[in-house]
Amino acid sequence: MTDRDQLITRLGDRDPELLRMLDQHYNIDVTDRLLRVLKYHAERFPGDREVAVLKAPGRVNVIGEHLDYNGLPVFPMAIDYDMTVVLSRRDDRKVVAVNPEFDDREFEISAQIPRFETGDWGNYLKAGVQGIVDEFGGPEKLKGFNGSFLGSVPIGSGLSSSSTLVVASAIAVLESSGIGMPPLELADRMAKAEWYVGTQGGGMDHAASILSEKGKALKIGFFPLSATPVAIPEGYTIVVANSMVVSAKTEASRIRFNLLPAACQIACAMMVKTMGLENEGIERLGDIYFRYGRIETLRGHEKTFTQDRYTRQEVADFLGLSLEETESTFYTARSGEPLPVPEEGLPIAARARHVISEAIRVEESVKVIEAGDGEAFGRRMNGSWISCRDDFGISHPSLEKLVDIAREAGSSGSRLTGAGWGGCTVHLVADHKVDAVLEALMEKYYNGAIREFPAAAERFTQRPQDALLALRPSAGARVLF
Ligand code: NG1
Repeated sequence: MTDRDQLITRLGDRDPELLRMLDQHYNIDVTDRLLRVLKYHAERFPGDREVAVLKAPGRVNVIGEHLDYNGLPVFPMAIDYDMTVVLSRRDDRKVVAVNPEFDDREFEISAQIPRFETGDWGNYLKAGVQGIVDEFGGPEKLKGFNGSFLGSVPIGSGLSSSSTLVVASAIAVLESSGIGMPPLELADRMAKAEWYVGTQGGGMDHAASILSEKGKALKIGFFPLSATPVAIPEGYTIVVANSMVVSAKTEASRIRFNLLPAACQIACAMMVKTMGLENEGIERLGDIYFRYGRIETLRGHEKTFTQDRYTRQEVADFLGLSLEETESTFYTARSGEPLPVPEEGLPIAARARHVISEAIRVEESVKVIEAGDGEAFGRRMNGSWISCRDDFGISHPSLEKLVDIAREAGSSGSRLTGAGWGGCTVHLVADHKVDAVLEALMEKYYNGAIREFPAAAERFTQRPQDALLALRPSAGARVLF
């Protein structure tokens, strides 16, 4: 905890010692951002003189899409856009959260924190806090806080703004309670914590947000969670271009998202059956891949799938289960809500093909990066794009435009990043081509093609600063002061 007013003065004076310290965590100047949230906290909680300040960064996934919940490695990096929080301790178990962009939220820390309405920003706060309650087996050791939250990650852009809230509120409650937690354990806990809001994603976002090191991307493995820093190839910049088409995980899109893990689970069960692995404790496609290797996994895929789509009845018949058993095992979200499956079934074969080929690309990416071959890495990114688009079905016409424009202007590798259907694209660009790529994207997409997507065009007019980002890897979540 630190003295709020002294911190405001030192930041306002651009105290060199403070700037040096911030330099260890960011690639950009964040003093204005910190001053804004500190002053806001002072305004909203004038009596709270002792504060802590923390950051929980967003992430861009460079390669390895929709692999985390399949137990396969991903390759993201934390970014300088984050959730910045100023908090002050409370003696009770109440959380009072304010945010200049959303309505205030208040709740009690209890064993089972009841949810706000679906889609409410406060649910992400509750998710993080509930995760910590679960970690400690109850609320007894925990103290509430007054927290001012200020996010700089563009919302619904696939840069993980939701997880920054979950991670930030978890760290805030740990800080207010005077409890430390090893980062790897925290990251593991947070992956499950976000299920509270009804999505069934994996642990990539939280791990990237919590475990990243400045200047390095992170190869993250799951079950058990592991993180290995890997540098982005020398001489290349990561450019992120936001389609400005929002890919929010609410209502319909939450279901659309949850059908992807469901399809992967079904693919896994079907492959287990054909490969005769029923007694091997296989839970995810990743288990097959790691235990039997890529060749056997590809063979298993080929042998299993004789058609692309499988209806519910076909899945039940294949697995020798009743329709009811199939429903409860595969077509029910963790929240208990049924997943509506289209009549014609799900393209199970293509979904699994993406997962397996993407896992191979991630493995190869780390190798070619270590060998210093940026162009070879770019080719893996291009392959990932095609697979995400054609086999995983998560593209959007706006993303196709961005990828085409960037590739034409000289990007070495371009793909969508995050859940998909909108949000951002990520590009590996040789340093000397960055200006050309940025210019082409600005001229041909933001000043041109974006008009085909009126809501996106409108969003761009309002928040042009969220559109094009040239990024370097940021440090992971931490209490700064
Ligand atoms: P975003 O881009 O934040 O919606 C989602 C999942 C990730 C991962 C990616 C796809 C959550 C919180 N995040 O990310 O775990 O599965 O999609 O790679 O569900």
